[in-house]
This record gives sequence, structure tokens and C-alpha cells, in this order.
Amino acid sequence: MAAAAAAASGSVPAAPRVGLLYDNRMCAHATPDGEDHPENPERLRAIWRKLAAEGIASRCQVLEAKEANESHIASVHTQDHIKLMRDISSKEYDSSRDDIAKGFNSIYFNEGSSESAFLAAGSVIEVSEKVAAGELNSAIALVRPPGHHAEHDAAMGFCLFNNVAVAANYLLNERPDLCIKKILIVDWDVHHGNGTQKMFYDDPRVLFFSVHRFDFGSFYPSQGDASHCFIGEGAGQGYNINVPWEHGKCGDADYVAVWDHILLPIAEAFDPDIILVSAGFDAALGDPLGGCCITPNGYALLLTKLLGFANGRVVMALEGGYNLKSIANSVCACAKVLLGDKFAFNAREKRPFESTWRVIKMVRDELKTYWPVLSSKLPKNVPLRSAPLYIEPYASSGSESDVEDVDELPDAVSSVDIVQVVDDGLSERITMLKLDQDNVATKNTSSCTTVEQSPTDSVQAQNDGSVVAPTRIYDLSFTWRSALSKVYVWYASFGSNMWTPRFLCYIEGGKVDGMSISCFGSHDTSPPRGTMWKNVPHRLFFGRSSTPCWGTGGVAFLNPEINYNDKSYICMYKITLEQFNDVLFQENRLVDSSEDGKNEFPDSPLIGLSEMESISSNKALHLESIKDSWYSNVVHLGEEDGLPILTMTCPSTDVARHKSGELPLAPPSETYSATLIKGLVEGKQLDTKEAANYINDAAARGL
Ligand code: Q9C
Ligand code: ZN
Repeated sequence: MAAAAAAASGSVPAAPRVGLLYDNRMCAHATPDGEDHPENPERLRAIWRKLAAEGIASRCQVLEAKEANESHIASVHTQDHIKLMRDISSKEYDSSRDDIAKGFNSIYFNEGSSESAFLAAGSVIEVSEKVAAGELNSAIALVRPPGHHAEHDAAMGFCLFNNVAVAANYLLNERPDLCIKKILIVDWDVHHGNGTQKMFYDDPRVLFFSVHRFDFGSFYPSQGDASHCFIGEGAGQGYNINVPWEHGKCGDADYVAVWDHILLPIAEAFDPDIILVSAGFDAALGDPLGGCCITPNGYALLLTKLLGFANGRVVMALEGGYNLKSIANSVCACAKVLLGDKFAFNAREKRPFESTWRVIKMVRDELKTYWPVLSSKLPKNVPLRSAPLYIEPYASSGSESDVEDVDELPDAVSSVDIVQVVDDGLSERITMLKLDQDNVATKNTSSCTTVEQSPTDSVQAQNDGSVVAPTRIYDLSFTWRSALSKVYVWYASFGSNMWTPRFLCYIEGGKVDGMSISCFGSHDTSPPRGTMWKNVPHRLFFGRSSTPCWGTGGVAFLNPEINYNDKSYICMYKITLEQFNDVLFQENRLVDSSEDGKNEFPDSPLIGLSEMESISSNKALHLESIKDSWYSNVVHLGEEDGLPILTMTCPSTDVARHKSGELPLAPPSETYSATLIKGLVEGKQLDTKEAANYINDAAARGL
């Protein structure tokens, strides 16, 4: 109305009133002994410095933080939790503070935590109230600790109180005078907003939308409830929307596609009175935890699209985001949007991933009964790009991506861009890519590979989502080792290889207690570059009845189907793709010893670069050439550090045979199970008794 009046009178419309809340007191929350931590006070300072330097802060209404009333926090948190957060910084907790923090998932406390937590929650209330009341058009609350992981009775994931949830409840319950009846929460932090989801799960007044890395359940917080199947319950059915990425390489084009084909049509139908953004910036290009690649322009575009709803009443509350430059630049771009500055949106990479399209279809399908607009036809022939390859560009530098200069980072790298980043052995790899693609005639090395030419065309889809690789007909032994030695993967073990000394037999050769035959070892005997444990939603089971190495008893397999009721331990080793192939050869007994004592490995890799692409876009690759081997199915379990997590297990057809009884299920032998237990205990996952129970339960449970 204001704009219309301005136009009629011929005057220039007034600049939007934008609130900007910054308060140094929220920098008091920090690690107790000054240890490094991604969620640190510098985050707020870096953003503030940038906004001040760019002349943005002076164009906003700058607000001070305000502590939340306990009664307002009580709308989403238990009294016990509120009391603990209030008292945790007091003297009485000096000796127990660290232990209490350990009791939570990914939490630290210090003497400043209580004040910061109350200020963060109160600040989001403060700006939301002002926007709802029309005193401000929109606002940004630069708060910490963040909020969206906090559960009603627990701190979690760097979050103490759920700031956005507290503010939403305040508007709905405490301020009927402001007439806020419907709230859209857009959570674009790279992690799932598990806390917020739970707090409004049955509440149709709050539409909760979260887009996050999921990686088939392996990405933090690794709870199955981040999947698209969680749509709300009771009256809230259809009012909870999860968009779970399959991998960690999504960027502007992927987010825009989700906005255009899911979020915006639903926002139009829902017609919110205000939008609260759980604005984490850890999906930004350069973020050390997220791995995604939204540019500042990308955030600006996503935010611009939201301003079309709720009369532009948008409140942004900071959540995660751990690259100081990325978050400063991204918040700055968002502030400019709110202030009405014009943007040129020219994202370089406009194509979403194939996987993004798959996720969009899945989510729309799940929700179309609640939001009929989602039944509309999606555009056809959208140019897509296939999943990225995983090459460590600078193998000798550390993995500290947070020290990189964001201005220097390339755009979301596409599969072929990466080939250009690696400088040595380049021509060799290009040759190999060409040879590798003999049956994909159109594959080229320009940067515009489209889905029509994707390597998945050369493989056959199976009904379980895995694909069958064609039998290889060429010999690349002269190049493949050098090419694949520059590509890193996480090899995930769920069986005896969880015990590192046993796994190292596959790298260095030899055997450990309980093994009756020696391993050949890999060509490249360098040790893993990292080890890490995770849980995955796949069933561990023990099948077959004896092995040449371990004697009588079953050995471990992982059912490649996802089942969120399962939580299996995996121990991951960061090794090269060359080493992974050598492990795969040995696991499938494909290595021979010739008369002169030399070990004969197969002369082409089972998993080359093109197989990697099809594994990451199809989740699994059953290796047809070794279909009768026990571990012929390579499964993509997600990503860590931007590298794929791969494991080897039996094909789905064997799972079916184990289910039907055609193949035996059998408990592991004593020595084999002792090796698994040693792995879990030395890896500090379980104590001896728990580990034994874990193995026995899995053996007894079957499939
Ligand atoms: N391997 C926010 O972005 N990571 N929180 C734990 C354990 C916790 C992120 C990793 C990440 C929490 C607000
Ligand atoms: Zn996050």
C-alpha cells in the first residue's frame, strides 16, 4: 500500500526499514580453554566488521540484544533444560561444566554461555516482534549460540536454546494483537533442523521447511527423521517439509530449483503472515563443515524469492556457517537484498545435479496430497549435470578449507573442471577418460556434459536402485594406477576391517591373529590418510558358513537397503581409489600368486572414474564382471569431507537368497567375532561387553 501511495504521488518510495541486531555480549560463549572450534565468537565479529565496512550497518536500524524471559523459552523447552542453561555458567558448575557438556552431542559451555543463550533467544523474539508489528520491514539477527538443533530437553549441535522456535511460539501464543496466525520457517542451514521439526511437528500454524545434506542418513545429525518421509503428524501433517540432499556438492542452481519447484509453490498456497529464516550459512561455498557451494549471489536470490510472500516480512536468524569470509559475504548480500539493492543474478553454473531433480520429484510426490499445486507438471529436458567426481586437487596440502580465500574459490566444480585443476598427469587422465568412455561415445572434456551423455547411460538400472556395470573390454593398466592414486575415498568397513591392524593387511600385506592366510597388500602401501567412525542405517548381518581365511562361521555383510531402524557401526579409512581397488580385489579373491612369487592383480580397475560417477548418482554399483564373488557390490554410503564413503558388500540378489534361506545365515566364528570386537573397542565406539552384544544381536537378528 505504501508503495502504491508513493507511486501515485510521484515520490520515491521510502527505503525499506531493516533491523540489524548485533551485540558483542553474544561473543561471551566460547570454548572453556580457548580451544579452536568452528562455532566461535569471531563469526559474529567477522560479519559485523564486513557490514560496517560496506556501509550496510549504517543503513539499517541497529538493535541491541535482549534476554529472553524464561516463560517464553518454556514454550519449547523443559524447565530442567532452562534451569541448566541458566545455571551452567555459575561458579557452582565450575568443576562439572565440562562433564555436563560431554553429556550432550557436540556442545561446549563456559562462564559466558548462559548469558549468550538467553540473549540469542531474546534477540530473535525482539526482531520478530518488531517485524510482525510493522515497525521494521525485515530484520537480521546476528545471534549465537545457534538454535535449530536444540531439542526441548537438550542442547545439541552447538545449539543451547532453539531461538527461532522460541520466537515463533512467542508470536503465535503471546501476541495475538500482532495477528500472526501462520508462520513459515525456512531452514537453509546445511544441517537438518531436527529441534525445530520436533517442536512444531503436529502444529499446522507453523510450516517448517528444511533443506539439508542428508547423504542417505550419514550426515549430521544423522537421524533418519531428516528424510523427506517426515511430513508432520496429526493436524500438522503436510506442514513439515524436508529436502534431503544425497551428496555435499549442491550449489545455487540446486537450491534455486528446490525453491522454484517445492518451496515457493507451497509458500504461495500456505500464505504465511511472516517468514522466519533459520539462516545458517554453512551451505556456503568454502564452508569447512558443509561442503556445498552457495555463493553470496545465490543467497541473495533465494532471499529475494522469499520476499514475495508475507508482505516481505522476513526475519533472518543466524544459525551455522563456519568460514568467516563466506558468512560475512553471504550475510552482506542478504542485507543488501533486504535494503532493496538491485542484484545481477548470473550464477555461472546453472544446471542442478541429476540427484537434485530426483530429490525434488521424491519430495513433491510425498507432499502432493497436502499441496495439490505440487501435482503440476515439472518442466521437461532441464539440462542437468551428473554427480561430481572426487579428486583431491592438492593432495599435499592440509584439509583446512576454512583458511582458503573464498574470493579465490572456483565456482561449484563440475566433474570435468576438476580434471583441469589437477596439474600433473593431466594428459594421461584425459586419455583415460576417453578410453574409459568407449561405450559412451559422446563423453568429452568440455565443461558442458549433460545428462544425456552421462555415464549412467552405459549401465543398466536395476529395480533396487543399484546398476549393473558393463563388462570391461579394455586394458588400462598402464595408466589407471597413476590416475586413481590421486583420487581419495573413504573406505567404510563394517566387519573385521574395523580393526585397523587387520585392515592394514590389505594395504601392507600379511596377516593378524585368527587369519589362516596372508593378504597380498596393495601396490601403494602408504597408510590411510585418516580414520573416522560413523553409524549408518543399514543392517549388519552374518552369512555364508565358512571362509578360507576365518574358517567355520559366517562373515559380515551389510544389506545395501536403507532401514532407519538399523544403526550399524562403520570404521572409515581415507585411502586412494587405487588402494580401494586393491582392497576390492583382495576382498573378492581376485589376486593370484604367480610362480616367480609376484602378485598378479587384475589389470584394470573395477572402480574407475566413470564407475565412481555412476556410484555416486545411483548409490550402488554391482560389478557384473565379478558377479559371483561375495563382495561384488560397491555401495555409496554418503560423504565425509567432500569425499564419497564407499563400502563393499554382497549384491541385492544375495540378500534375497539369504532371506529365502537359499544361502545360509550363520553366526561368526570366535576368532572372527573377536576381531570385530577389538575393532569396536580400540576404535572407542563400545566397550567389550557392548561390542559383544552388538555382534551377537546382529547375528541373532538375521535379515
Ligand atoms: N562427527 C550448526 O550448524 N558436528 N551445527 C559433529 C561429529 C556437529 C552443526 C561432527 C555439527 C553441528 C548449527
Ligand atoms: Zn549447520
